[in-house]
Amino acid sequence: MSTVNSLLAAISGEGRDAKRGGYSRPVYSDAEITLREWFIAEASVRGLEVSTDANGIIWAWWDLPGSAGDDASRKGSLVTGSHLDSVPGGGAFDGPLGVASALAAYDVLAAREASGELVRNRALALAVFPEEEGSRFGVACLGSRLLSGAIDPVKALNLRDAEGNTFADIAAANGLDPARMGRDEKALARIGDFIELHVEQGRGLNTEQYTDAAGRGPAVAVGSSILGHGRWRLSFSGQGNHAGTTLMIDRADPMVAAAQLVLKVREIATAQPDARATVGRLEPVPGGTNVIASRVDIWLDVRHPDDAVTALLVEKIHGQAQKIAAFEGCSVVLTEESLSGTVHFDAALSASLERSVHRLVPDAPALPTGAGHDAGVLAAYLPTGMLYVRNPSGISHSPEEYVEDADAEAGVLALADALEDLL
Ligand code: HGY
Ligand code: MN
Ligand code: MN
Repeated sequence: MSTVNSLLAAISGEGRDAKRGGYSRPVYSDAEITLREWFIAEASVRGLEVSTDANGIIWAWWDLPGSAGDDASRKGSLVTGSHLDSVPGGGAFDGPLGVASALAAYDVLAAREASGELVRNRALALAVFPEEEGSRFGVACLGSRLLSGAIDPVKALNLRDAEGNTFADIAAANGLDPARMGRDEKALARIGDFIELHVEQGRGLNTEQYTDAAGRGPAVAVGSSILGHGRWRLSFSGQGNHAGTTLMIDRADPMVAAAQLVLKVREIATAQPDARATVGRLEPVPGGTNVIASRVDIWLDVRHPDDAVTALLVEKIHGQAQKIAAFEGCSVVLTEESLSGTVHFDAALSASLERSVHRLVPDAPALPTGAGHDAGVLAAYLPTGMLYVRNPSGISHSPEEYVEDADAEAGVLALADALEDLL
């Protein structure tokens, strides 16, 4: 029986990024496709019935014994899973830990059913959602947004990656039919509850209130809420020109405007308790060393527990951007790319998760998170819950993201117990 650590070890070479470190596994890249094929093989070898739906979500079904495996018997099933795509230079666990843990938890539950210890009342499906990070097409949780209808499929299909490929073209190149993408009532009806296990992103499990004398926090936490968050693009335009023949006085340099705005973003967010605002991506056009840029695009990620405050922060930042652009003889355009309100997970489901997890990890706390997830998007349509597995440094979206083997194993048993109580 594979443990979660041996499952993860099997894919640890896929999509390594020599330049950034860590992994770059954009959706439908060779690396992410290899990981999709890995999941399909691991699920198939376990006798699960595997299929990929019109939105590119992979479903691996463990039907009830003797069941026809049709829609009727799968209505209101229990689903667990996560994603396999990564951010650029991401860690080994963000996404794959949830997928590998789902496979390992299935192994535990199948053994319990074989021994008669577990008698299920409903089917279980393992699911893999595409483009959770939004790293290629710019919108986070694109697969679960399409499934639920949270995004207009026309908008989704016209999203473009850095090379100018549309999502429609890339999806079609991977065997999907763009015309069939969008809200999938039948697939939604099959999900009674969705549980996502994920590496903890942040230091919640390692803060003083949870750590023992040796500084060790509990292996697992239950998710309570997800911070509202959005993504905006700010496009500064100026006068592209020659770096050597253009006097400083004669410049309208969008790079200088963008640089000032980045500092303003930190100032505005720092002044607002609990706010987080980040500019992690800046793209000059044309981007030559001896060229004054004609345009500089920057991407803004703003998060806060109160959605109205998020909106206010973006308004302040936009106002500052306009002032700075005018002063620099430039112009600026703000475009919203995605927005998710703060999510509070289903109370009854989270209470069930806490009861189950406490059997193994009595001091497992309920934690809010600042990281978005497919479980957050689906929470608006059906009961969802999350489990987080301890990450000693809390660092994520970085090659330094890490989970100790023992904590990963504990996460699998906690997930198996949680799923058993819901099956
Ligand atoms: O950006 C996020 O919070 C998530 O990791 N996609
Ligand atoms: Mn992530
Ligand atoms: Mn993730």
